[in-house]
Amino acid sequence: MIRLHHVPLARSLRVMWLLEELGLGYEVAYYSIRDGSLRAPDFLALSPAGRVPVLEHHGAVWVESGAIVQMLCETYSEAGLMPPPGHAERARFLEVLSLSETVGCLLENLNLNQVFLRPPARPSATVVKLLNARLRAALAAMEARMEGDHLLPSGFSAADIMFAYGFELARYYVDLDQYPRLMAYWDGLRARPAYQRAKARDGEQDIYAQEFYPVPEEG
Ligand SMILES: N[C@@H](CCC(=O)N[C@@H](CS)C(=O)NCC(=O)O)C(=O)O
Repeated sequence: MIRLHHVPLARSLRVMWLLEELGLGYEVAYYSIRDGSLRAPDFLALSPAGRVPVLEHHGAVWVESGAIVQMLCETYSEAGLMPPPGHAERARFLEVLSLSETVGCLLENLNLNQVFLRPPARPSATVVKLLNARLRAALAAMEARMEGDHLLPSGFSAADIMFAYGFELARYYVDLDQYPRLMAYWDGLRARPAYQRAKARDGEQDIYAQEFYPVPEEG
């Protein structure tokens, strides 16, 4: 039995997309960041830090999207979505996995400041400005290295799933048109049938209430 514990548009979407690419059957347990369901005792028994994704996979329970993606790619290695140890592209693959969580943490901090803080708390314009600049720098570095249609020269891999998830979310904070190569790359990825199946199961997101969150004015 495979069951994914999922919040729409959260990092668990990475795992959902990969499960679709692998053609695996799976159940989905849905939660919201806003309704306290991630703090319910049954969920905390699976994920003590109260975070998604959680993947129940044939009796084992896994957290951390990067680790789950790596575990699934190893378990279903015949799909060829991860270069194995010793492969020339292995280091780049691992680099993208970590870099994707650098982007993920920047987005998470922007979310905390610009989406989840409740009045009378107010975000620090200076901190938001720094986070936004760091996010743009991370994306610009990827844009500069982008060649071809995928992050690995040999083609589509789970590295694309890990990174493209954050790229999609970055649209809430930065103008993605400044990254034309990444935009073309993203257009190719989102046309994938497995991505479209994942989006069909993703559910209605209740994280963002606006299309775009500009950096607040200082002062
Ligand atoms: N590094 C972890 C981060 C997991 C994480 O923070 N997930 C967010 C959603 S994207 C979450 O569950 N947040 C709930 C909360 O902060 O209460 C991963 O990649 O799985």
